Amino acid sequence: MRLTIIQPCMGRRRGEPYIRTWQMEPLAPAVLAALTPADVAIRFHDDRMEPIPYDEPTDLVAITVETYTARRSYQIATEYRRRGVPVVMGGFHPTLVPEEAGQYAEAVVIGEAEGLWPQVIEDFRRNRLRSVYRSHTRPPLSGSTPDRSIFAGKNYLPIALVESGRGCRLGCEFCSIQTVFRQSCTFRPVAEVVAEIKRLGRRVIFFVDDNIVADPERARELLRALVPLRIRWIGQAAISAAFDGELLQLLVESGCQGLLIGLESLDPRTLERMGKGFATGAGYYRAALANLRRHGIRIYATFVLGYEEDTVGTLEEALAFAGQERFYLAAFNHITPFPGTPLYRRLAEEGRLLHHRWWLDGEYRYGMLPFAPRNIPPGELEERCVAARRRFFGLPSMIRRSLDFGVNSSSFSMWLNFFVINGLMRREVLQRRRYPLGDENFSGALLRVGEGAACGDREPHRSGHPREWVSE
Ligand code: B12
Ligand code: SF4
Repeated sequence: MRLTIIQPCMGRRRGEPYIRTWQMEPLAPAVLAALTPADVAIRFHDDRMEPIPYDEPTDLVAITVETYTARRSYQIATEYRRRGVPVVMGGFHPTLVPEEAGQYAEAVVIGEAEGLWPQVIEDFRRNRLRSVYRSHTRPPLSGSTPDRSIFAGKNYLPIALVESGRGCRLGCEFCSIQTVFRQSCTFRPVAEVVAEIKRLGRRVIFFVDDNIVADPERARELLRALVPLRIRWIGQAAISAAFDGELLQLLVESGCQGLLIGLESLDPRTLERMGKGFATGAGYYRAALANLRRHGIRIYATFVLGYEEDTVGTLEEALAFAGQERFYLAAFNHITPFPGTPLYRRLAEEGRLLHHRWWLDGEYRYGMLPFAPRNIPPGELEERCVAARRRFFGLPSMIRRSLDFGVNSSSFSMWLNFFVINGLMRREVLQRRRYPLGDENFSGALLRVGEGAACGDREPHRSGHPREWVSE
């Protein structure tokens, strides 16, 4: 049997390369490859960096789908399904809106692949593929390591993504993570994470865990185990970690170079409404950031704009705060109502969604507000978010922040790094603006299940050669 795994891009502008900072090794396809029985031949295509060879013979296509990549995923599925090849979709978006994804795929996997994927393959081989596969409980994350052999020959950014745990126990109103994982966390055994890093042999690691300090005890265990590896790593964490002295010390000793922290807002009313009431605003943040600074940890701070109390002043305040705190990187995004989240439901009930299924709407572009904020016209907030990014990544701000020798530029090479990374982000501020969702070159309508070529009723090809691709 031959399986093709696809990582879609968000969209494509005619004649333009894809956004470079998003071209990292994608873990979901590597996890799927690892869970696939050894006698299945696998091809992997990354739509962000190469054209997809739709005519290459294959028996089954698996696409990993996020909300921003949904439209593009349905286009890709249409191409394969026009050729009679059945498609399976999984990932965040199909888990949030399975009934929608099910219109464009023969099968939808709701939830995590561990525990379900081998069954999908088995059912396909027996010609009894079901339209929906759902995991009712969270599977353990032990015993499987992503199969990165599928990345061979691709020009990814030089950073290895590693997952040590999945999910978050907090419940922010706007967040897909809490909706998908139902406010729970699962962790891989620390020994398996360490073994994977050793095998990888890479010096720079990005832990993709949503909150690497979600369970402080387990975080300590992981960090202690990382110390002897002498790696440099970045990750994502809740700011509460900054008040745990032992954890901070272990972060430094284990090689933590920087943390992405969702500050979201400086307004306590907004933080309360979001479900982040534990952070009580600018004063709380300043104290926490001072602790992180003392330990030399660089910060990528993210802010979201457009909440109920937000005004133009809120954005200006966030921008000024980011400058004063000399963040290594910062993001100023409008809040996004992802399907299935409490925020989406609330805005829909209040009649404030401007584009209902904005991720499928041909008029909608990255950066546009899909809802009406209370105090700022949507177009103005979009422009102001872009302007804030341009100012933050503008030369005067970059120079000022680079002169932070205690943290951002602790050595000459880190000073150069600062300019490379900030320069990349600066270049992309305008490139990202109004980026299309879906490929502008795609023509025709999206093919729905039951329309056009019949899929899934063909006998799967059996090569008999483990992992070997036999052309027809
Ligand atoms: C690392 C990361 C990135 C990296 C990209 C890494 C890469 N792939 O190249 C960077 C920093 C570039 C990035 C960018 C963005 N990201 Co991001 N990212 C993540 C993060 C933290 C980890 C992803 C990961 O590797 N997970 C580990 C893998 C193994 O898990 P998984 O993808 O969920 O896959 C499992 C299941 O979902 C399922 N599955 C997945 N696909 C498939 C397919 C099939 C067929 C099957 C059966 C199962 C299946 O099985 C897997 C194993 O169980 C996630 C959060 C998260 N917890 O996943 C956010 C996340 C995916 N990102 C998100 C967003 C919004 C973005 C941006 C839009 C942010 C922005 N405004 O700029 C961009 C968009 C980039 C794009 N899509 O092109 C959202 C998506 C929400 C949604 N509803 O879709 C997430 C969930 C974060 C969040 N807080 O909500 N991101
Ligand atoms: S802390 Fe982060 S990952 Fe957790 S629910 Fe809030 S936004 Fe989502």
